[in-house]
Amino acid sequence: MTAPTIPRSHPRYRSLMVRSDLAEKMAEGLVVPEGLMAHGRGEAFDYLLGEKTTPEAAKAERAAAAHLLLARHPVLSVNGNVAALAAAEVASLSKSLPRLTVEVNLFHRTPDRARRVADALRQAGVPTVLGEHPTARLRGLASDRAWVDAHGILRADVVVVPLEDGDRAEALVRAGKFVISVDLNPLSRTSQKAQLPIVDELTRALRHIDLGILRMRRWEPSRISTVAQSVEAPEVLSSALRRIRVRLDRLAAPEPRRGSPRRAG
Ligand code: PTJ
Repeated sequence: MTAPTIPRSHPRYRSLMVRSDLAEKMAEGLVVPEGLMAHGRGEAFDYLLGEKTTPEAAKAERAAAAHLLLARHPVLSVNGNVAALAAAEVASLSKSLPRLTVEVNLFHRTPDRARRVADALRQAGVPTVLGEHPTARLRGLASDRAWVDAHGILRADVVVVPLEDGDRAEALVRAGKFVISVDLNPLSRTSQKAQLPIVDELTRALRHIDLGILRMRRWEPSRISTVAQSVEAPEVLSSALRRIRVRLDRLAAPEPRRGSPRRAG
């Protein structure tokens, strides 16, 4: 099947290109069909949030950068969608923070998919990728997401889990990890369970975290710690929901009739 030509002038050019790329990567076996559904859900929330990083998400991304800088064993967990959408951003982040371990973790795990995800990351420039041949299991999880590397997620103190499912986020918290999620849905169980939920689109979030790391990496730990402590999870989630509500209220307000006085605000 050949991909359709998408004119650059199309108002949704970027979104259509991303979809076409994901569809191709599904045909190659990197992304699972369920990943396309997950992407559609993410897009819907991005629409509701205005398709840009909100000030609250930017603050959470700065805090995430601070947590990663302070962590002893920071790990970034990568699934099929993350590798397909953001391999370059993952590579850039691992360059900015060489201590960051990148680990493949799949819900729909097969040895072939684990290898494809690891290959995509290596091709993008990630020097070392764990999780292809997992060596341990996370307690209290029945799914294949429980498979982890003993030198990666199992010993991590801080774990970034983009596009995660709620069960594993919960299991990671139970295992004593500090969990940073990236999920456009503020209502998802993952966002609700993470100690630091980032409600933003994946590539935007990873770029902002990267910039935060570059900006703060020579700071005193106490100053970095102040940034890390500056964000409360419940406030991140309620501010995202308030933003959606205010935006919808504004958009749903009836157009003023010609000749009628304009509404204030
Ligand atoms: O590659 P695998 O086998 O590990 O499977 C990956 C998927 C994504 C299929 C699996 O983790 C899954 O089913 O995820 P969920 O439970 O659908 O959750 C994905 C969440 O990510 C949803 O809440 C979406 O709103 C959100 N999401 C999707 N795309 C983006 C996103 N959030 C931020 N940026 C995106 N680009």
